[in-house]
Amino acid sequence: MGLLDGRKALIFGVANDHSIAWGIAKALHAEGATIGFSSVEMLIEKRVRPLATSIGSDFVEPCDVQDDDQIERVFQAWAERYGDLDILVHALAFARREDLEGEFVDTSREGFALALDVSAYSLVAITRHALPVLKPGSSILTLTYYGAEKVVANYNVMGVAKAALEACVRYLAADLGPRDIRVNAISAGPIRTLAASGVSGFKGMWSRFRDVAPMRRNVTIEDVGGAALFLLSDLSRSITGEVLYVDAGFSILGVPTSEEG
Ligand code: NAD
Ligand code: 0WE
Repeated sequence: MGLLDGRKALIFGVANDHSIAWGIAKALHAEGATIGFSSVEMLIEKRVRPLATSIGSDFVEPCDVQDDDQIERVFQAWAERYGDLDILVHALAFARREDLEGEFVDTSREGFALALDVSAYSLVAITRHALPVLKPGSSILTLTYYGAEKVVANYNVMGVAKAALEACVRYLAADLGPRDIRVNAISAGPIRTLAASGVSGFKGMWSRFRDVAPMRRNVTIEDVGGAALFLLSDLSRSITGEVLYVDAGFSILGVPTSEEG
């Protein structure tokens, strides 16, 4: 008996086995869910297909979330294959590398539009295209970060995009509540994924996190998977429009200090 026996989930954003989306997929699979994946074309055959196969899934569809036609094709393929959908996971973001260093004031119009399109609007677009197949009782989840609320050095335009994403969660939750469809976000502490690697200063920030966070440890994709399982199952049935922190307590601190001060 699993918490998600008979439930069908579609997960956007697996890049490799370090992805937060993969941590969520493993947690949902362990509770009996049937899972399909959508990722950017380039990653599918080498990275995503083998992971999908390892949990008995062969639904892997390409999609660049900047393209409405590609989003539509994913849901058309889903409808033909499975009919309806219980769980939708949005675990993707993008900004130009040059906009994740230096000063926020230098963000270009194009860089700003790109970051908000991929990282915030895509949740709205995916949700709208999913609506015809989403069942009453279903649940939608996205991933956000503390840089939406407080200034984090170098996070820059992504912080603005995550603030917009969190607002989208609330407006979507209000729209879809009457249909018994929930929308929530998890705000995860820093995790060494592909999207985090190569970001200037990430490594130092990741190791300092462990010294400062109340629980004195870093967050794993399995930690996020557990919280995601809660938000995507009936255990959280009256929770919508929320941001749940999976951050070892970091965000409760007023003045983060380590033993060394
Ligand atoms: P990841 O690199 O494993 O995943 C990011 C995904 O975004 C990749 O699969 C990538 O292909 C996808 N993507 C980028 N542009 C896209 C586009 N145009 N169309 C479709 N897909 C696109 O990294 P991750 O850290 O697992 O990121 C997942 C989510 O978690 C992101 O929203 C990220 O902001 C969020 N998050 C990450 C951390 C962290 O420290 N790693 C912390 C909090 C929140
Ligand atoms: O949301 C993120 C990362 C999102 C991201 C990462 C990249 C790197 C490569 C978006 N776009 C790109 N574009 C690229 O070209 N995180 C929460 C992880 C992260 O990124 C940071 C962080 C943290 C934490 C960037 C600066 C400071 C902290």
